[in-house]
Amino acid sequence: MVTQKEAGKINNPDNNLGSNQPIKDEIKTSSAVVVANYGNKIIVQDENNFRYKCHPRTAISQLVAGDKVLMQPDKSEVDRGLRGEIIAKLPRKNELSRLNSHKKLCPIAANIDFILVVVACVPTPQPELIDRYLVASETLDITPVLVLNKSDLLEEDVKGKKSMWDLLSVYEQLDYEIVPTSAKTHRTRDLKKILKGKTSILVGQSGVGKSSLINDLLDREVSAVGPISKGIHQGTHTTTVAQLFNIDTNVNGSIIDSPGIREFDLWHISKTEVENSFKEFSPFIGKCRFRNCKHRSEPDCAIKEAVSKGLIAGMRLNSFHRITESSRDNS
Ligand SMILES: Nc1nc2c(ncn2[C@@H]2O[C@H](COP(=O)(O)OP(=O)(O)OP(=O)(O)O)[C@@H](O)[C@H]2O)c(=O)[nH]1
Ligand SMILES: [Mg+2]
Ligand SMILES: [Zn+2]
Repeated sequence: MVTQKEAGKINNPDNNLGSNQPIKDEIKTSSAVVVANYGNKIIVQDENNFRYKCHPRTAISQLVAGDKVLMQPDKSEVDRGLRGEIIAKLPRKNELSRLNSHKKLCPIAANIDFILVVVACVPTPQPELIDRYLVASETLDITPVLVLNKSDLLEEDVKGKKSMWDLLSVYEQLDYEIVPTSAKTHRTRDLKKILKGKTSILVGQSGVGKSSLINDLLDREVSAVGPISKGIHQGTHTTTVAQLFNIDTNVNGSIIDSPGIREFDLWHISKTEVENSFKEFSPFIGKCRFRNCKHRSEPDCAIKEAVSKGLIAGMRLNSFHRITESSRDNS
């Protein structure tokens, strides 16, 4: 517990303590974490795992799952612990953001240790989307992990298993960790090891089973699960808001479910940053004949040469082209 006076002492411009708000020493404040922001209400969880429906002081904006805050339970409700006021937002260690349709960067979640990129055989994996998440992780310096969910569907499917591992081996060779799971057959032991004591976020296409994994980890239905559409074998965008869940005392970690997406726009990331995020490119950067080489059809391109020698996967160079094509450097 922190008194409001102490909260005010935290030297942080982002504290956003409402300027005209009275400071009352006698009212205790609690540290809490934002579970979800539903627009008109924000759910937070205090250190004793009690949840409160809160409104923030007017100066506090953009709260997202994983944000650390100071909150004050409503005095009238204190016994029931239902409602409260968020009086300060603490500094973020990092934030994962998405561009909205107006190219405005909107945070999805904050204070993340691992980005868990979930893939499955259904819906069909999109390597470019995986690469986009990896670029975002590398630029934020957050460790990404590839989670291969629905591994139960591959057990009898030799061809499907081979094509999935042909894809994943590209990432394995780049030293990204790959964790097979199945929400259906409760195969989550290896995932739990990663979650231990950390805050992780599940990201990926709609329908890969992010919410199903959460339900399995918590052993109860906490997050809605949707069907895969019959015709096009895609998810049906069931989760609409990022939400944080605590995993049991053995794991003692937090996991954030997030809405599945079709596209992950990286317009705001420069070509150089993208290039640096493709870590296997690094021995060849600066070795092309032209300084501004786009690694397409230019002569003496070190990156293309590395692809022809099998040192860089062609699939990765394709993603690089697609990502840089739609970068702000080209607009
Ligand atoms: N066979 C199998 N099916 C699974 C598994 N995990 C999830 N599913 C199914 O996949 C479908 C989509 O699951 P969700 O958990 O809603 O997927 P999601 O990634 O949360 O989707 P969005 O919220 O739309 O982003 C459901 O029909 C689940 O039953 C799994 O491990 N094995
Ligand atoms: Mg979901
Ligand atoms: Zn080049």
